[in-house]
Amino acid sequence: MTPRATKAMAGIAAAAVALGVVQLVAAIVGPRSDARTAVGSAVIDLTPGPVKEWAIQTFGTADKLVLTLAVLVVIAAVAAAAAALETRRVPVGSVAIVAAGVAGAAAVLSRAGATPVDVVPTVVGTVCGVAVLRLLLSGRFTDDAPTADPSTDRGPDPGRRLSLVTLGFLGVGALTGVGGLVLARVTGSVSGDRNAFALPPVDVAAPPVPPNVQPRGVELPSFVTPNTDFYRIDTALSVPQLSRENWELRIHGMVDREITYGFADLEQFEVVEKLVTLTCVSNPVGGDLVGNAAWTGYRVRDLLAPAGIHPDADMVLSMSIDGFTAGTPVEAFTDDRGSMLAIGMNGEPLPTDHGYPARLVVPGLYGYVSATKWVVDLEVTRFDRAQAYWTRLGWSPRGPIKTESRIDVPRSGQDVPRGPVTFGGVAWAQPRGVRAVQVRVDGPDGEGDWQQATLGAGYSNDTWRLWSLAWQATTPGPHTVTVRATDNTGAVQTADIADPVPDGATGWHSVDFAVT
Ligand SMILES: Nc1nc2c(c(=O)[nH]1)N[C@H]1C(S)=C(S)[C@@H](COP(=O)(O)O)O[C@H]1N2
Ligand SMILES: [Mo]
Repeated sequence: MTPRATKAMAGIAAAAVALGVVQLVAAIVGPRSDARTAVGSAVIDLTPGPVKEWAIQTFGTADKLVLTLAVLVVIAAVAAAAAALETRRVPVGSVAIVAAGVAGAAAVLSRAGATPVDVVPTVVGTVCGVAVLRLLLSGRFTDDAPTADPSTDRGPDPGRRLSLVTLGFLGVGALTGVGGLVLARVTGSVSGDRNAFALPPVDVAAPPVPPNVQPRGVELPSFVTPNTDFYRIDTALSVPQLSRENWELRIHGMVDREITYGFADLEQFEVVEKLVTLTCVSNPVGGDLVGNAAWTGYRVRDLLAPAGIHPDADMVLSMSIDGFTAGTPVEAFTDDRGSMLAIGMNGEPLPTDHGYPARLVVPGLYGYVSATKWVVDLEVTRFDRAQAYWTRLGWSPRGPIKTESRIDVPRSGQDVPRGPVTFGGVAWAQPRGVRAVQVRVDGPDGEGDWQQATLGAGYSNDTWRLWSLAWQATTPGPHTVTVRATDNTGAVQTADIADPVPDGATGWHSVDFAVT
């Protein structure tokens, strides 16, 4: 290896040790001291809205993994470049590590509730990183002593020992990092609290789901989305670990009386169960950021009633433990739609990713204006006084769900053998409900006319509806299938193409396939 490359490798090893040590010490000091989460959250906060939107649409639920990998690649590249330039007189690499440490410490201190102790892991990691870099570049491991027999130039590679030590430090970085993550998981996780929680008995049960909600003869998503398949969208780089004991819901703002509920205080309210299809405003036409679950919990209306909402209030700003906010019209919480503080999802305590121990579920509104997970605060206010997370980034303050439909079968590019075939998909228009779904194969200039799809039984206007269509595949070659839904007001889903920003995508979903 050239000296430059050797130095670059030393830089990467030093950065790995720094990051690993931060992670390990942070596992001991506590979640607020985790510089990785702090820096990642700062990156998310500083990323412009359109870029965030692009990331959600491109990577969906994997967006955080992609962010983490991208940040690691950038760190490795910067560390390598800086270390390659390090000399005894101008310690570029060491300065870069210290600068990264200062930035990390600043990110940690900028988080809500951080104390000076929380920068300890970052400081320790930075010191270790610099020490490793200086050690590797000190020349101590460069075996440049002349070989015993100068006539053989096949002696040990002078850089070999250094490479091995460098690799060793890379390993130390990986081990401390993974060890720290595992340790933090074990000590900080609420999974024990969640496992020990038995949902209270339901007072007002949801009507049972009849089997005929699910069309036959075609493999479609299940009408009720299993928790493990449910899409996840949020800004939380590390999932908040909030136990029932530490949970509180504060209601304040334009109210007669401020109220704070502990988890046990919720027992005074009726336990209700309701199926609601949750939809993300960022879902592109044909996308899968939509899911249907049976939620168990309490009516937000019941929780708000004792507070006495002022008549001139028109918004409830809900906030999560990690600072996400959503602005929901007051009437969405007080009218008859049955908005919930949910504590259960499909018969289990809320999964941690989906808001344990409590979240909001509001029929008919996109998640960004309503579905706050890990919710701890409801401020009764006005749309002309307060702005929520996504509204500040340019999204619409109000987010009613638009009528949409999706083709799940056939998949794009699928080969369909000649003969009878059944297509299918889902359609949603909460809270209006879906009355009809129409499907067109080829057209408008091909032979295709709109055909009525067969609908799965309608469960409620707050849930999606599955559809199927039997079709004869006769003409070999490429074809296109298009779908559109009609809601219960009689309005047909618009063909106008709209971007998800600022208030949800529109347009018809089409899929290209081939008959073979
Ligand atoms: N705390 C918190 N709650 C949140 C969000 C968030 O970023 N943070 N995102 C919202 C958005 S945009 C959507 S679409 C839904 C998604 O809920 P899910 O992840 O349970 O599917 O959560 C909402 N609640
Ligand atoms: Mo969303």
